[in-house]
Amino acid sequence: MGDTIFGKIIRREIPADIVYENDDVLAFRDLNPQAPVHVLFIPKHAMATLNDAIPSDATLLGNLLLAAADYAKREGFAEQGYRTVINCNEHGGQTVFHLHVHLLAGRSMHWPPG
Ligand code: DGP
Repeated sequence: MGDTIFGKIIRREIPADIVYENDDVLAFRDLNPQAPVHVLFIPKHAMATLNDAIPSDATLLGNLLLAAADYAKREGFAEQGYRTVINCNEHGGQTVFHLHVHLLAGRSMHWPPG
């Protein structure tokens, strides 16, 4: 896949408010937050969209969700609740083509989404 702004964040070429990191996953605050807590969890080895995932990516995809839940527990809002979202392509509202999980928290979320 081509490089994106998130690749530059991984390589520390542009700044980001990084809140979580392990061997496979980096997480940083969204530039345009949609909730009091809005953090993006991205794989360090990127794929453009969820459509590009293959069975051998199952562990990586799971690690993204586990990292988000781990962060929610450590930050103390896991019990109150939060939302995780993966946008895919045009109708999903994806704008950055480096797969990412949005973690939204700190307010009540509506369903269905707009
Ligand atoms: P999506 O629409 O699902 O592709 O979400 C992309 C998100 O990435 C969007 O909520 C705004 C955020 N974003 C875009 N550029 C940057 C950036 O340079 N830094 C940070 N922290 N977030 C960014």
